[in-house]
Amino acid sequence: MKNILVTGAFGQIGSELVPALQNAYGEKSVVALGNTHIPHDFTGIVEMGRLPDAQLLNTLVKKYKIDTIFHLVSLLSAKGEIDPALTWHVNMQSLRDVLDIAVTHKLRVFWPSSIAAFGPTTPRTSTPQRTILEPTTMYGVTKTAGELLCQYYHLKYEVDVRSVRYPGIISYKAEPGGGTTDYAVAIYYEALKQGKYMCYLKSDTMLPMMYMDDAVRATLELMHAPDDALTVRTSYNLAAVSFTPAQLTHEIQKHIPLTVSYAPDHRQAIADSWPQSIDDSVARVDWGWKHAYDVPLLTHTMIRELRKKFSITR
Ligand code: AKB
Repeated sequence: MKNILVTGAFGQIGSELVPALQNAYGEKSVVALGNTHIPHDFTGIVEMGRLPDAQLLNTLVKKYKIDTIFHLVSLLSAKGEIDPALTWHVNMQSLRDVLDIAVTHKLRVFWPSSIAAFGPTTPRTSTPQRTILEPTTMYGVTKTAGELLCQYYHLKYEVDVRSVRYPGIISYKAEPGGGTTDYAVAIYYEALKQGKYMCYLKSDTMLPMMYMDDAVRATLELMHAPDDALTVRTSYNLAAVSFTPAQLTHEIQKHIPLTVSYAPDHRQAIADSWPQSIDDSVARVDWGWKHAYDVPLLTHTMIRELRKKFSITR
């Protein structure tokens, strides 16, 4: 990877993947493509634009002699249900554009899938790598279709496209937007600001989650893995921890006072359609994946970093 383009560069994952790539490859090697939320303290190459836009992608690939694209643009599960047609258009057309450009310019591609690729007919615990994929959200439909599209471009055109099925990601830099797992970030903000939180999922809703540093490291480790080690060209299961809102509340209460009430909304049905835990043993065997953050460590880190971010001393 010499010249890298990151789409969706200022979203939840991009905000932390871009600095990690800049650290590894140098600021001049990373082009951050976004349309909103550009932090005032961002340093590096920024391009503005809204995907899908094949022409823009082509121009940027040529202008910066790009060899690798991290294509992070996506409408997420809850927001995706507001306008399913737009979700299909943004998620699928932009992926096709990236893959077509990868064929033309022989680019490597990273594209994130999600636990949303699974559905209510998938085994819910220790969900295997190869299993039933019948998602019931449009976001999930685009993840399942996208995984197959990636595999197709790999088989037919030899595109080196790699992917992981991210669980819910917990981070403090950029807030997530439009997901179902977002409660597990919002609860820290509200705990520190107000000491209380109204949760939109039931207290016993178990979902797979991961701390951002693990997610970024997994992404880079997969991209660094030797080609012949990879046995999955749809998307790798990736896991770290699983917990319920009640269990997370209990862990946060060890640090700060927090009262949580529960008012499940439309996101409950989405959460209920997803697995509770993931078997990621194929990733662990193929490219040595191992998570580092458990629930106590990620909670300690979130509270410490959010205290700094908002200058909270208590
Ligand atoms: C969401 O909740 O939609 C995302 C995801 C699990 O892909 N965080």
